[in-house]
Amino acid sequence: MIVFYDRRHLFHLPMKELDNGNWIENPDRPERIESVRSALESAGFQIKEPRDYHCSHLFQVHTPEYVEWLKAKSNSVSRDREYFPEVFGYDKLFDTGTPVTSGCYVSALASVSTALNAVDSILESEPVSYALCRPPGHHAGKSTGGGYCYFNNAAIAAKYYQKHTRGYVAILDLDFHHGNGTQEIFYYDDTVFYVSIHGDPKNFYPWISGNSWEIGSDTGEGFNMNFPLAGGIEGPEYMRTLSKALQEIEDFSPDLMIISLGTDGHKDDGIGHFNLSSEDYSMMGKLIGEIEVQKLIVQEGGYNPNANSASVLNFLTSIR
Ligand code: OKS
Ligand code: ZN
Repeated sequence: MIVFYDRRHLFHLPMKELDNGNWIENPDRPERIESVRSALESAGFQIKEPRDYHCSHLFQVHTPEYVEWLKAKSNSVSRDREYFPEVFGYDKLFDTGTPVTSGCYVSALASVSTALNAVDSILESEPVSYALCRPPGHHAGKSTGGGYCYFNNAAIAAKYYQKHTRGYVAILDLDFHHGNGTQEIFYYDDTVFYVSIHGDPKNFYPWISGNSWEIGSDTGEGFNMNFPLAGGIEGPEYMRTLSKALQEIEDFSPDLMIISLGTDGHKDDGIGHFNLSSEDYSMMGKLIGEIEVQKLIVQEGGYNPNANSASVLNFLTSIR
């Protein structure tokens, strides 16, 4: 397995988040990724810095208006400040947890490059590759950022793969939160099957999507599947749901499986609300590894550096 990591994630340093009326420290700290890098290094994984990919790859998923807005805003913010939306709809962010920082455009494009270089390794017939992306991507829609996400790394990777192969892609989203951005991008698409297991949006962020009745539309009907779960669930219930999700993916018979791997379902994570253990992530990797298909793993959330590094290490050493 090759691990891709770009140090330019360190340019993105969000300071705060307006959470339910309170200014809190922004949970998307660089340490959550640095802990994974050092754990993987110690375990002997080969880590590569990606090459740069041109920003035009973003337009396979995102609108030029959104990309240009984010780039201009990011370049105009001074380094000791950050920008929060003032007028939603004009400003292209959908929540108050995701400021525009001076580094976010460069970091988010480097995060996309991390995923794209991992796709290239798969096109060169690597069986499994891991992109240690930050910022994450699964909440970013065609023309919106939010949930700490600016560009949708997994979605751009899927489009890039299809540009080269015309293959079918399944995206399995294991982050605690529903990937509303990924769902939106492929909702009318029958060549990309989006499957997500997450905290029920009745009670958890992102509130607006992730219900079981969201099944895709038009040509895409039947190619979107959500498994909302109650807060507090433990390994056994999670694995039962994962097995169902994997059966659906096997029936779809993809050429590539992309795993949006967030570890914020870990019991020690401060943001997610499942009760999964580090060992549960080994079991998840093992179950997913039973499907015979090339796999691209893309990092999403996971805010406790220790829980994130232990879970990712367990997942990667169990998958094949
Ligand atoms: C409300 C909390 C925002 C949570 C964002 C969740 C980000 C995440 N202010 N997505 O997968 O981990
Ligand atoms: Zn999450």
